[in-house]
Amino acid sequence: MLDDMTKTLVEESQTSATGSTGMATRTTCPYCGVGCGVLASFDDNGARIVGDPDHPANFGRLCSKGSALGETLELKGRLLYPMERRSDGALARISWDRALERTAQRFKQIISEHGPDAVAVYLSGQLLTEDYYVANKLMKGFIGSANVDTNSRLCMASTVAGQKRAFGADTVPGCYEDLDVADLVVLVGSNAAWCHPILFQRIMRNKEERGARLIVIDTRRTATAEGADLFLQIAPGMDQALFAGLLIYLARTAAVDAAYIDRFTSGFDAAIRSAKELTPNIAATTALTGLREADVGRFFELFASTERVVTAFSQGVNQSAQGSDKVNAIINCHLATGRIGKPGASPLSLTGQPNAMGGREVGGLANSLAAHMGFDPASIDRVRRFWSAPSVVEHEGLKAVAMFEAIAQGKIKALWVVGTNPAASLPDADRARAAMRKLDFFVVSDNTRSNDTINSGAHLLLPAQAWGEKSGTVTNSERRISRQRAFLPSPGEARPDWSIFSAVARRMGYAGFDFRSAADVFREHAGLSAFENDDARDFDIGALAQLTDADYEELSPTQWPHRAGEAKGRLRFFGDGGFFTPDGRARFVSPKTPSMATQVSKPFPLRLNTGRIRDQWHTMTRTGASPRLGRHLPEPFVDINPADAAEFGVTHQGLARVSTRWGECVLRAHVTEAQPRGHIFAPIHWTDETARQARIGALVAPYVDPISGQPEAKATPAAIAPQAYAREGFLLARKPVAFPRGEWWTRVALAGAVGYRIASDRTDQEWLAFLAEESSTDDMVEFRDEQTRALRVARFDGDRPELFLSLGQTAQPWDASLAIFAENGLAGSQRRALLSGRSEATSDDGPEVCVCFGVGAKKIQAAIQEGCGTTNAIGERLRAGTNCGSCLTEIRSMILSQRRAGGEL
Ligand SMILES: Nc1nc2c(c(=O)[nH]1)N[C@H]1C(S)=C(S)[C@@H](COP(=O)(O)OP(=O)(O)OC[C@H]3O[C@@H](n4cnc5c(=O)[nH]c(N)nc54)[C@H](O)[C@@H]3O)O[C@H]1N2
Ligand SMILES: Nc1nc2c(c(=O)[nH]1)N[C@H]1C(S)=C(S)[C@@H](COP(=O)(O)OP(=O)(O)OC[C@H]3O[C@@H](n4cnc5c(=O)[nH]c(N)nc54)[C@H](O)[C@@H]3O)O[C@H]1N2
Ligand code: SF4
Ligand SMILES: [Mo]
Repeated sequence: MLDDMTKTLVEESQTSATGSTGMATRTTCPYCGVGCGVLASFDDNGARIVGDPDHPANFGRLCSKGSALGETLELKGRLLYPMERRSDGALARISWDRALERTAQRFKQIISEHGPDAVAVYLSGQLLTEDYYVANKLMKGFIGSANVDTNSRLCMASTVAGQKRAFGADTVPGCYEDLDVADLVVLVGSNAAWCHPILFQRIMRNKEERGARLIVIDTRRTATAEGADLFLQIAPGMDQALFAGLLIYLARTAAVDAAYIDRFTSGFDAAIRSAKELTPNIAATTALTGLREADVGRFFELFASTERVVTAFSQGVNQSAQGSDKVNAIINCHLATGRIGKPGASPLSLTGQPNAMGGREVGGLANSLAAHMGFDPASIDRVRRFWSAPSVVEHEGLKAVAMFEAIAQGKIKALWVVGTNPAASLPDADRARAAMRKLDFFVVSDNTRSNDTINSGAHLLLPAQAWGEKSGTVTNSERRISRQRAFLPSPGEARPDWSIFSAVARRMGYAGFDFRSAADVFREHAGLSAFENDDARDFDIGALAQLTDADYEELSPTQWPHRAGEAKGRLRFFGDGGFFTPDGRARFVSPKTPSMATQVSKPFPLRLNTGRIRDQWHTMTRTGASPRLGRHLPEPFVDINPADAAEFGVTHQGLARVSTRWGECVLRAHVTEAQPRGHIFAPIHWTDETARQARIGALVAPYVDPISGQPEAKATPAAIAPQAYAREGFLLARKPVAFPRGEWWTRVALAGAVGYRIASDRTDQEWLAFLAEESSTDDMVEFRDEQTRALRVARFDGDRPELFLSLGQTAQPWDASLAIFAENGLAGSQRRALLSGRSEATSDDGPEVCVCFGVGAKKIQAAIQEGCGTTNAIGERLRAGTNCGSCLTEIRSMILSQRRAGGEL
């Protein structure tokens, strides 16, 4: 049974969602930290997602992931009811009442037996600020433990540490507009073209329209580097040496702003002294960074001579054992030139997740208390009074990697994971996984019924509302708070995360969790930010503390700080000092001598770099459902330099086994000059849900930056070797199949089917037996060829293909098979089409225009002649152009040229 409060709430969110049908709901993209505004509405084809022209992050534009959001909304695979693991290991549906009671009781019991630090909550930068606020209040104010950390530890922690050291607070000084008006943009450890695409577009527009220059500093040549005026392919872990060298150069060439240094900063001389030890001159910088002297010189010169320079940085900086030092080395150069918080001149951290910033604001990290306050006695007392909290924790908690280590050691006995997939995303993920299996009580709040974390022995699953259903706020990379609004009905019994935390808190007997709406939570959060603030703390949104429910509903994007009495938020910080250190001065922080957490060795001679691809989001729980997004890079892969490939016997498009001290994966090798010698790169997106042996987190060393606790995810010593299988091919199925051990497979999202790319040592007989087991009928056709070792089998359910396997040297073209598989009425001779890879309908059909549905030019031309005069009409008749849309321009021009030929135009 739902308690009353939640009932109202679920009803409320349902009416508000259905109420929006027909007109567009203004909301925010749930993916990256750019935080683009979107308009969501419905038409006959389902949800329609377009960019919000009025949102200041994107002005109407969306990247491929944002545009494909409509394809990720289906309820297949969704967790819709609370579920409990039975003694036989299966999950069974239970009531909310039982789920909440069990969570509250088990937490209380473990706390009473082992103390508050025996429980932990692991959160996510993909939660809304309201969710985060309630979780943090429950843990740090009432349970009395700071063992609440977040996946932002793996993401932004080094930036937080660096900014706190330099500014006295976790303040982002600049804003997006700076990227439009800078004359030089330096991107460090950022593949913005793929990871912050809309910001990258803004930079490129600035380049085109204003002639701004772009310098990219990365260990490999990325899509971002392709757009740069100067690309510096730096040795891993050496960014702080490069920026220490730059600091020396700036001082030497009198490019520093002595007045700014003098008035607003401290520690400059010490920073120069230590930078001199590290990189006394360009030659020393060159030696450490592995760069060409001329390139270093050009970078230094451009930086020194350009007043308006933005240095934007991301995970190549943060995810390092020296991440905090890298951040400070960058900030040092901006402080020294006074280029901070001025139009077009600032350091700018590009946050990863949509609400990594919001999480930092509420105190979602184990080393901050709440509302950008730390664990000093005054803050502890202030928060205690504001919350009327009985047991405000007085010390920092365990940071993510240490938290999972404490779980492994049995010190933490209960864990609540919310909105993140640590079994895949933590370093040394196999160890994290084994640790979770040992928990006395393990609860997961998620949208999905199955992920690697849930499948690591979770005892209880709590269904959370997903994007489109939930409502609240997020903060993007430029401190801009935007609303996420529901536009879909809340499915099953899913609830907002904040209400789940509140309900558990109430059942644990705590007062102060009677929130009736997200707006209620937000007002309290805003109130705390302003409480006894008096401009002493950067994070202050006091102006929003009194919003009515209607104001909150209408809230338009606003930047913090937005103090009470001010008409709007603030664009920039620190242009004229005003730092949050005790003396109000910024600190120069001297970077230590760079040293990697790990060394390459004979058994592990390469460095494994990990990161992202354009069209997938993290562990693919959402983007993995989109056929369109699956087409860009459908398989887990490893990039390797041709010379390394030759040395280790790896071939382009062959499979390769990548191993480290911690684990191993089997990945498709992409041999490419973009990858420097000595380094390989693999994406982070595949998990045990979507592939066998491609969960890259299992390979990553668990070493962290000593200050931020952020793991060095981009430089694990690794080995690579070819991995041979007897044959490769693919399987198309109507529903997911369970492969036996030993098979390499990876799942590809398809419309109306599930696709698997496979590599296999199994014999024809074994495959036939497997397919028979997976099939519901005996109706099949089969083709075998000893010479090419080809095996093709199609099994039918009536006239509908149910399974289709193609293995061997002449495996069919995937797209053509897919088009035939997608047809429902395959009778008689057409059945053989699957085996030959050519349906009668598509044979001799001219060049393939629509690759999604295998529709050729001749067929489209025939349809136009028969009267299909629009791309929609073609789509209705042939399906061409109705999937990814890449061929629409071509179809349109075919229509136009026929109309021209017919004298119509
Ligand atoms: N498509 C897509 N976009 C995303 C995400 C996604 O999953 N998919 N996730 C979002 C999230 S949460 C985040 S955190 C961001 C991350 O955004 P980015 O940080 O841009 O992405 P990454 O691919 O993790 O890493 C960036 C680059 O750092 C480089 N690098 C590695 N080591 C070093 C080094 O020592 N020095 C330097 N200078 N560079 C180095 C890598 O080669 C890589 O190209 O992306 C966000 N946007
Ligand atoms: N090797 C390596 N490891 C990395 C990185 C790397 O570059 N290299 N990057 C790190 C970084 S920067 C990040 S941000 C992490 C990301 O890693 P994760 O956070 O582990 O990845 P996601 O796939 O985003 O997991 C989100 C989960 O939350 C669920 N979810 C989504 N929305 C909601 C919601 O509103 N409520 C609830 N309760 N659940 C929800 C989804 O279904 C999914 O299961 O990975 C980190 N790990
Ligand atoms: S740039 Fe980021 S926020 Fe904008 S549409 Fe793409 S993924 Fe969404
Ligand atoms: Mo991230």
